[in-house]
Formats: sequence, C-alpha cells, structure tokens
Amino acid sequence: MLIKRPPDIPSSEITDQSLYFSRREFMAAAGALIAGSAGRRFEGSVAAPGSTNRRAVEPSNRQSVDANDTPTPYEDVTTYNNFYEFGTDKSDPAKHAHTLKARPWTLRVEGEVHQPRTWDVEEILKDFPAEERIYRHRCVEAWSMVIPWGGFELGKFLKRSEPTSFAKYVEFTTLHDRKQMPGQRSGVLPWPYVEGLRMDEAMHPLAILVTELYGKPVPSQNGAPIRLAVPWKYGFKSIKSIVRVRLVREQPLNTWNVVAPHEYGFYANVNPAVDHPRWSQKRERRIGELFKRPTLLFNGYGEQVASLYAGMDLRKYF
Ligand SMILES: Nc1nc2c(c(=O)[nH]1)N[C@H]1C(S)=C(S)[C@@H](COP(=O)(O)O)O[C@H]1N2
Ligand SMILES: [Mo]
Repeated sequence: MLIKRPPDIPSSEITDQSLYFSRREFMAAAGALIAGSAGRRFEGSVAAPGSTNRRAVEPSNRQSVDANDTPTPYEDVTTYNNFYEFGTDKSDPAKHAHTLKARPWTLRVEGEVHQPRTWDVEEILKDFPAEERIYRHRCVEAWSMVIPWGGFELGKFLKRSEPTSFAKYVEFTTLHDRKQMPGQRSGVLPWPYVEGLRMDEAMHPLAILVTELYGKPVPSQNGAPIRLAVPWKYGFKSIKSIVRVRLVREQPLNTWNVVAPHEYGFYANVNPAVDHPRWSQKRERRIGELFKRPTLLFNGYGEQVASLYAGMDLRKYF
C-alpha cells in the first residue's frame, strides 16, 4: 500500500518570539481563571460571509480565545484543508468535495448505550442548535488556524443515548462511499477514516460536534454536514463527515495511528515537548502570518483539560 505522508515542515525560523507570546498566553490564562469567563476577552465581531440569522452568543459560551487571536479568514479556512477522501493536497478538498451529498444524512449512535438511535441530521440541528465556539485548530503538520465553528457539546449529544457503564471510549466513523468520496478509490489511507476519544475526553465541554463555520452550514471540504472539533488535540482527531458514533469498551483504532504508529498516537494532544519523528512541534505557522509562534501545551487549553491527563506520561501516550 502506498502511503503518502504529509510533507516535512522546514524548520527555519525568522525570529524568536517565545518570551513575548508565552507571557501573553500566561496573562490570558490567568485572566480566564480570575474572570471565570472568556467573554470579556473576545469583543471583536466576526464577519460571516453571506451569513443570515446568526445566533447571539452568550459570553459564557465563548470559549477562551486570546484577545490577540484573530480568526483566520473564511477563504483560508475553506481552501487549505486536509480531507484525504478528496485528495492529498491542501487545495484538493475545496476543488473536489462538491461530490459529497450532505443531505439527506444520517448519524447512527450505537454500541454501549441504552438508547441506540439513527438521527437524521435535520433532527440534530433542531435538537442541538449551534452556538459559536472560536477555537484554535492545530494540525500535526505544524500549521494552525483560529476558526469560528458553530456546534454543540458532544457530551450532551452522547448523553441522549444513555451510555452504559461499560462505555469507556467513543469511536467515530466517516462516510464510506467511493462515488461521493473519490479519494477512497486510492489506497492512501485505509477507509473509512476512523477516530476515537476516551469517554472523559468526549464528555469534556470543549469537545464539540460542528455543524457551522462562520455562522453558515459547514462546507463539504470542512466536513459537512457534521464533524468533530477537539481543540486541544492535533487536527487529525477532528474527524469529518461522521456517519457513526459507537460507544465501546476498548480503545478504538484511529486512522493515522494505524498508518504510522510511531508518528501518530491515539491521544494526539498538542504538545510542544513531544516532537513528531520527522519535525519539531515546538512552533507552528498560523495560516496568514509571517512569523512562527510557539506552540502551546494542549493548544493553550491546558487550564481546562490538563486534569484529564494527570499522572499520565505524555511522551508515552502521545
Ligand atoms: N474523514 C477525515 N477527517 C479528517 C481528515 C481526513 O483526511 N479525513 N483530516 C484530518 C486532519 S489531518 C486535519 S488537520 C483536519 C483538518 O480540518 P480542516 O480542513 O477543517 O481544517 O481534519 C481532520 N479530519
Ligand atoms: Mo492534520
């Protein structure tokens, strides 16, 4: 099987801004602790291209975004993508994902639940209205963006199906359809794409199911009609175009770990101290910016999520 891997990231860096940024991030985290809400720190309104009826966002629902975190332009978020079902170049999904039929769409919840259910995506939209969450999005390839997602808490959705006490992990599966997803005719990855989370990670309020981007239905190249966003983890955990969610007893497989287990782990927490075998994870290039910036442990969400990993060796469980 041919395995095409992401290209290496050149390690040249123009200047060292780590002191400045780490202090700024520290101040932001301290501010969040004191204020107990991120609402005051993100006052800027985000223009949604062509957007209608955007919901007002309660300050308490705005997730910790540094005042200096400027959302990445819609154009970049929708033309620089990883979605191997439509090709391996960053520009492929925007060009080819129009073959995806996002309606009708069903999402099956099954496994260790008392109430398995097949949802029509329209029912999901009705029962779980999207709220805006502006999240940092960090690919394992050392680029990043800041994305105004619209979505709802994965945990609230899972609770609807009443997980049993045996549910220890959640497994997610992308649509498998070579007609709609021509990239699945190639052997570049084993299909369908699968991902997984530990149950406590899945129940964390920062983990969301995304249905909107910039206040509009999430475009096909970004994972229509419903995809995951787990902002403290590398982007590959945030599986797109999900058709099945299964609660399971054992740690599920995840696609990139199957393909290259030494390079991609199950946990995939953003961690500047654990390099990818072929490049550093200490810095990242935010799309649209000239200078690299230091990568933050847990992508800057440590205040919220570090306790999930208390006592774990993050080098071993990378
Ligand atoms: N089904 C599926 N989901 C996927 C991928 C993929 O190839 N197929 N790529 C992942 C990777 S590596 C990243 S970085 C993010 C990219 O999300 P974005 O294109 O919306 O920025 O999607 C993730 N989810
Ligand atoms: Mo990625």
